[in-house]
Amino acid sequence: PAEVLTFGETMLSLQTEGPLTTGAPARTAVAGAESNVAIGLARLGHRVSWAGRLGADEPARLILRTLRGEGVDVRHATSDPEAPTGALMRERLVADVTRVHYWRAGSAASRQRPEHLAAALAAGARVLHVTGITCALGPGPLSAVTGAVEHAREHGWTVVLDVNHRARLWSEQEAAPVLRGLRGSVDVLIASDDELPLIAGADGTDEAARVAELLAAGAREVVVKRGGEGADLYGADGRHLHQPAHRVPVLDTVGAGDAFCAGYLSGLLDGLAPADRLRRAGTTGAFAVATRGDWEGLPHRDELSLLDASPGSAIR
Ligand code: KDG
Repeated sequence: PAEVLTFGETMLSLQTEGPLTTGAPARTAVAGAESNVAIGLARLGHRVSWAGRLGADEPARLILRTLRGEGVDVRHATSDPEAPTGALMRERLVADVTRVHYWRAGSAASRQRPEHLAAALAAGARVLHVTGITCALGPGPLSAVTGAVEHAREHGWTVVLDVNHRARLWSEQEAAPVLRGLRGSVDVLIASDDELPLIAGADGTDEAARVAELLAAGAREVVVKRGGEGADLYGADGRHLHQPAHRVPVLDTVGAGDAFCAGYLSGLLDGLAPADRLRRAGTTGAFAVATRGDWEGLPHRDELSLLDASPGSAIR
């Protein structure tokens, strides 16, 4: 069986070199937070299964071919003959400002329901990874998340939720009650510092109180991402660790959170001590920001120490 089961919407990604309105050329790629995590884990040598729902179309072929090529198990991915694979566009407006457009309403992934995951869940895993993005896609995907979380808990898997708020998909007012409803079933909660208020605390509450609330609700660990400021890990055992960020040239921050999550999960699966898994997460996150693409630059296991090389060095 897989070590990690994940699912969510993976899309065709079009990345333009200028404004769409002037007919800028675009390249095609594959995007999706959960499949980014799956690729990150597979590159680190873990057995990971991605069980999302795709259309029966060319983008689906690209996605499956890419995930298979990266060593992600897609045998439990499902296909919807009546709905398209979703798409997004990253429209580059000026050097490092991009605008995101989504074409995902009515997509195959937005029609995912709990029964589509039956085989994936029956196959078993150690960790279930889900994100708030899937919860935002509609009632079917949300019930797929809650059903999978319930199954994972009943079977003693570790449940990992990455909040991953996407304001283009739902408002904070819509997201908060849904995410707060899930937190009692989550073992490891991952959020960026600005996402924490969505899932815990009232207005004006500070971070420590929000984290305490999550730990009291049943989380074993709360991991707070701070981008260039590093990350913090809070444990139900009272532990609090801070990991500064690697200093790397920033080329493209998209996918950094997913890379961080993959590194953290990898550390968890390897049984690393808390400080070491936080360090691995920082390393994989740094790879994502120092390379272009959502997942293309993620490290293989034997490359994890590359960032320790002095800047400008050539490896011969
Ligand atoms: O986390 C990176 C994602 O934003 C990207 O791959 C696309 O899943 C995606 C989304 O919903 O924006």
